[in-house]
Amino acid sequence: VQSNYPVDLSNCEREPIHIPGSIQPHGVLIVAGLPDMIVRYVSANSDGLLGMSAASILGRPITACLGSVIAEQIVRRDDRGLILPETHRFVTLPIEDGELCHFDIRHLNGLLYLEVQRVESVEDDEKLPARAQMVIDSMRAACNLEHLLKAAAHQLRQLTNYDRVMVYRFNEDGNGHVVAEDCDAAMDPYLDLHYPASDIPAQARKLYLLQRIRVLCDVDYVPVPLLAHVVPGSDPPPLDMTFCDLRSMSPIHVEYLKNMGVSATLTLSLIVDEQLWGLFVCHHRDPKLPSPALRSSCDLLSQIISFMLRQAIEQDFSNDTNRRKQMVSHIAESFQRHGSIADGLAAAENSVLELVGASGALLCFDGKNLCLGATPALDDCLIVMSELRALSTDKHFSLDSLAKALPEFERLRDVASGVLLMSILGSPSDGILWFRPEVVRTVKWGGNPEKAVQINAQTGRISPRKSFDVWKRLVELHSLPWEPVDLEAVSELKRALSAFIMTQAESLLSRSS
Ligand code: BLA
Repeated sequence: VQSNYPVDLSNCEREPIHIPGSIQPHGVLIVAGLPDMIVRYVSANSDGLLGMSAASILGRPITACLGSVIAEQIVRRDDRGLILPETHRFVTLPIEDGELCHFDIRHLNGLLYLEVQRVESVEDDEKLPARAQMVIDSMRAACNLEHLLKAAAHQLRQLTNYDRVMVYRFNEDGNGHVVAEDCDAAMDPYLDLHYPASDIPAQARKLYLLQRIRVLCDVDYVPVPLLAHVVPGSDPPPLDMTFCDLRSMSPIHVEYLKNMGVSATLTLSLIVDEQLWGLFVCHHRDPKLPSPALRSSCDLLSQIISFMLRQAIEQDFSNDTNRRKQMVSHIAESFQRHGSIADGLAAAENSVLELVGASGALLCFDGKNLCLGATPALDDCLIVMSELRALSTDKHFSLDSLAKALPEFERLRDVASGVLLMSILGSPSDGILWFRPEVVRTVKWGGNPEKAVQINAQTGRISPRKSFDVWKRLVELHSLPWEPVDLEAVSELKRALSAFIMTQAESLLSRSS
């Protein structure tokens, strides 16, 4: 039942990673039909652990292939018929030769999945609850989202002992950004690097919403094929392994890890409001097999952390809103101090730019035109402003790519890839035009071009360099996107402007009366 889907760089979002037709070799997978409990699929390595060849297991009742104690745990029959345990459970029991094994039992879509794995050592497992508690405590003590993620990465590394633990955050387009990291001092940090959405294709992100934890024990593993019970006249369908811990990983992804110098990974999903917000990605330079108990602790933690994240994200949002409100107050005070909008804005230069995260701005007030920060030449600024006004009469108008809307301005991409215009109703010559540079100038690439890995023309090996090219093509001529919070900040500033104009008008009136 090997899917044998030909994968290459052009079609990786179509690779059916949930039906790989093989498993990783550190365990055995047996799948039986329900309610007959006849084994329909088994991995070719059953002999090593269960002492029975795959051929001798296929087509037989699953209970007959396991010791009676184990069989009892998996499924029971009484006078009324079949009794299934909960939909998902795990037990640790000795098998025939006395060796401890971990049994992961799940029934799903009319099938009973059993994954068996040898338990190497239980020594460290006893410390797990206390260590997991430390992860939570350190996150509780964090004062904002950034600190919380940093604390989580650090503590998760203490818990799991991987060489590197990263928090990888997705943006709306599926592109990613390493927002926190804890790693061995001898490793190159990936903190703050950006990667294109294609590095973790859509079907993988969808699967990670369902299965919160993935383990890859050794990039050099030889996949163990899954064999199916063939009944004459019907073809066994490929087995859905979405929820299997032993699922074989995409060969393209394995290649990617090899190019990164990684031998083993553990990955946890961070799900906020039913969306895949990000991942914890743990890397190890040597092969590594986490114990089943560690895996369960991590799975639990990823759910608790996801909850804590939601609160921290809300808090961060309200902190950001407050910070922007303070900047507007600062600008409003500056109007008062200088008795004019143009002078007040110019004197509060930093706040005017930071308010919307811009690198430069054109100010047009009281018949004066003034450039702040990094902008095109004044004449160009004025042409852009009038072209934008011709394009839209909205009170604010923003473009992430000026050159896509008005190709003649491609020449300004260095400083003016993104523009945000605030117009003043009734004063057509007044307004502020903010500029953002092209994103390639402001973010750090995951595929550092200086560290390019040679691409093998035959295998089409993916390298960081390849990622870099994809990303660059995607973001060319774009600035970082203007967010709703940026537009909200502009509205806030406009309210302050109106209030100042009102007080000026009132004082003029009171003087003349
Ligand atoms: C999966 N790619 C992934 C995963 C990560 C990355 C974290 C999830 C693996 C898991 O959950 O176990 C990418 N890893 C990264 C990045 C960093 C990192 C960006 O450490 C940054 C530091 N990948 C490609 C290309 C293709 C591709 C070009 O780069 C397709 C042609 C495919 N990546 C790909 C596939 C998966 C994947 C198919 C799913 C793997 C699986 O679950 O089977």
